[in-house]
Amino acid sequence: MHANVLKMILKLALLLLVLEQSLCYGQPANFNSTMSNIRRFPDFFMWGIGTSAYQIEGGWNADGKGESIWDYMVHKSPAKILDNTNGDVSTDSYHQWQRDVQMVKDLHVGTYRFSIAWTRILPNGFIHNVSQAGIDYYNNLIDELLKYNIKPMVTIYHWDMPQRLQELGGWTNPEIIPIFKEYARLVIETFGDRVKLWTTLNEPWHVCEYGYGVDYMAPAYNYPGIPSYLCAHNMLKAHAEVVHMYRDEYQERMGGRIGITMDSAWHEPKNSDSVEDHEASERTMQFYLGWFAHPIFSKFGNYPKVMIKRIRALSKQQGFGSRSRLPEFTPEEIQRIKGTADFFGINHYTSYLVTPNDANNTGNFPIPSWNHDMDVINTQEGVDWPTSGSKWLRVYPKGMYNLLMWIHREYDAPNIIVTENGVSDRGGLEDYARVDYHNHYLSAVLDAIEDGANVMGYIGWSLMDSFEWKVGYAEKFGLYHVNFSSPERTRTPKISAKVFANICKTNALDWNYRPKLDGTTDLV
Ligand code: GBH
Repeated sequence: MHANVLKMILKLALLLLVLEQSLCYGQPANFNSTMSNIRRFPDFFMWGIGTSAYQIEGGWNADGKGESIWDYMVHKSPAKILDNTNGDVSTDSYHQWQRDVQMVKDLHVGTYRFSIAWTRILPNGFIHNVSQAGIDYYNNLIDELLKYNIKPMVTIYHWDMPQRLQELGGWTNPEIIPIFKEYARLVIETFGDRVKLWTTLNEPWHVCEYGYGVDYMAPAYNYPGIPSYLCAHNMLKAHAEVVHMYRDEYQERMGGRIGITMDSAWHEPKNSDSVEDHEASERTMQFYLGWFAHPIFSKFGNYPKVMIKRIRALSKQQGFGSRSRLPEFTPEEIQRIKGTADFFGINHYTSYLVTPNDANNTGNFPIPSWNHDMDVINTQEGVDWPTSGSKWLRVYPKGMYNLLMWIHREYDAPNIIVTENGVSDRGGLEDYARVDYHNHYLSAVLDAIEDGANVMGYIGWSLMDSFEWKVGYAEKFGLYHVNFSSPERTRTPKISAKVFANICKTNALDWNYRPKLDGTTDLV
């Protein structure tokens, strides 16, 4: 047999093994699977629950932790956060991690997805100064998870760039590539004996467009049309270098899998009869998700053609000459980035209706900007999709199905892991709207699986209420409620925790399962 074919079979077998080990440890439920109110997931399906470091850890300067761009931004400009709060203490997982693991265990998930705070282990971002306290924190957390047979899935970067590196340009400076690689090497060498699922980067779109293009996420550059493309270029290269490093130096010995997590809404044509709206929808998918996914997952590599073409033409028109604002990959770089993921991690929450922007730039996009380059109007105006307290997160389960099928077709049936999916509300333990959200979105996942999409797992967002970035503590995503005025940050399961635990335990959806609050903390 050809060596490459053998290699591929080996890789597939390994992936199945890792996923199989990450299964819920609950017993299959005793039910009649032909009953219409119950839908089963494939036996190998992986269940998880997720968090990220800045959102939950607190201890922002504990034991020598360095300052990240989020620490810097929330301290310098508290008004950038809706309720003027910050993640200084948050859920205090820096001290409450044992309780966190108990909660993860009670949910019957096989996998816990969390991120490592770069500045907790490298206070300045550089490799010369390693914080033992930071290493200890994650060692303890990982060991505690493994005690209960819960597999850690580690995000290496979830938005918290060391401030000192931001002062050098952060992701817009190509020097970040070797610096990020050194940080990733330390993390992999230190934890890779026990961590078998890695994602390099969380939601690079948010990092680049919301961090550099507009004034939204840290570092809030508000500099449209140029730096977000540099950011993406460097992030893609940095991701690829880390994956090659893992594959060349560690994977054989450690036997884990490594990928990337991107995010995308589903961008539905506003008028389903309109050819223009269909084109706008497709263009949005390419500009939003394809920007990062195409170089890694398409068999052609490189950025989507529609991006290359449009941004080159507009750049020329705008006086940038023959150098497009979208940087070009060399043929070697295209090859180097292509195929650098063992799975396709996707975060998904909501959907939009899409229609082209008009010649008068009614969308009012700055010129140049990513939005103007794409030139569509994304809206939720006029939809009857419900919401439970968020101004952006409207519930449209079909969007999950459409997105998964789009990925399936566009990138030749990759192994997909839904690395985040969940809904926010304004609080309360009787969160039946969240129960409905998960049931409906998981049902859409099952529809996609039935239609051929290779969805290998689902990681709910989020373990508990936490610092929700720009909206502070106003919006809650947790399956566990957190009392932010108690010193121990007491955590209490919501109804959704009970339902999610039941789903994971039985590996199935049961529409009839609607437990009540009964005062006990036992989930199932
Ligand atoms: C994910 O990103 C993050 O990975 C995670 O950390 C976060 O907690 C989770 O989602 C929930 O937000 O219309 O201007 O209000 C998704 C980031 C950020 C996307 C807020 C929508 C609101 C846009 N989300 N954003 S706006």
